[in-house]
Amino acid sequence: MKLKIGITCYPTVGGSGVVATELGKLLAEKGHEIHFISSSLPFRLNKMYHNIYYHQVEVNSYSVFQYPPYDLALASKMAEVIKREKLDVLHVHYAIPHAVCAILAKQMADTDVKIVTTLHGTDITVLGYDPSLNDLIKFGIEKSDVVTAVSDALVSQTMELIAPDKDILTVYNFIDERIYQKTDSHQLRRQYGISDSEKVCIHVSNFRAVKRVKDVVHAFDITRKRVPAKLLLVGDGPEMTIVSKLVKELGLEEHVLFLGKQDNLEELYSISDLILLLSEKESFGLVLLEAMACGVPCIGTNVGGIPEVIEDGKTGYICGLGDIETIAEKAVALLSDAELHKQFSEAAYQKVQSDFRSDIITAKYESIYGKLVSPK
Ligand code: GMT
Repeated sequence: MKLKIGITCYPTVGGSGVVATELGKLLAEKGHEIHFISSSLPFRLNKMYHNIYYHQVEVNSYSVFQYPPYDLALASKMAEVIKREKLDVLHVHYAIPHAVCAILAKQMADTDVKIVTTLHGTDITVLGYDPSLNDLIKFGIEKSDVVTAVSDALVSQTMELIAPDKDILTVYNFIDERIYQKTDSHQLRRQYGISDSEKVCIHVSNFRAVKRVKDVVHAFDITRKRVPAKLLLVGDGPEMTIVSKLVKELGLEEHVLFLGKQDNLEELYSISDLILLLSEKESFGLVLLEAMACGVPCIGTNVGGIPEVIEDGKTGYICGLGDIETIAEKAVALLSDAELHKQFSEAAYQKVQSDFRSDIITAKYESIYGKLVSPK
């Protein structure tokens, strides 16, 4: 059954925007009609698809409003698109504000459009602690037709914090394997001044405090004293100043490369030997999947959904939050043993193929939509 599906995400936020956009593209490739409803064109929507439409939410800032009414503008646009395009399903990413906007839009449009909400973590972990928003998140979840979360850990956390009267299904994230695969980018090593004897560690994030990038630098500092290595720091965000200060204090300027925000990450993963994601909150950790698809073993913290992505002792290692010594020890073990590294690299690649393949995950979402819209 070919469906008309609306998708709303924060187009620039990070993993959630990437997943929503990739899902829209893959659904369009399967013949569904996709309507993105968001404040700007979702990034990575970088080629023409005849069956993907984009409806921009315009937020006017009249002087009478102290705050521009983004949520209301979004709900109005959603209602307009639901009605005009006769949407079957509206799939929103984030409970607030997007699920709440979708519920309002459905009432305005007065149709039987089905609302699917995917939780990505940030709204639950951050806002779930704010009692004034707790009931609103609960409302958004309970009034959605189906709610999914990107890991079992996030399902449990949502149940604990929000206690909605609603089942939440785990649907894991995925990546486009056509993009994330090992490519020949070895010239980058020379261009970045990485010698043949050096290993490459990589960290990719939005440098928010929860990502604990300082732990990455401390762990790398110990590691490189035992194995010659360089650290690629990719991304930018609020912690950047503190992190660059730390790199200077530890005398690591020659060994740490600040690459800022980058596209074509597969080229960077393809020259990397290890990815480090040492977050204190992480409902999934999409960058781990991207790196694994390029054959890069991982070290992550025992936090949120990370242990559902990294198989400890097989595709990487799971370490305690802030346990810098153990993290460095595991990094040294992986970087100094070529045979072990090869095993982990292959297992990481295989894990993406077996558990996180885009066709498997897209089919799960299609089945959710299909069950909702097919006549009982
Ligand atoms: O991690 C962020 O700061 C961005 C955030 C987002 O909304 O994109 O990421 C969340 O969603 C991603 C996609 O599902 C997950 O891979 C991230 O783990 C999750 N971030 C957190 O839970 C902190």
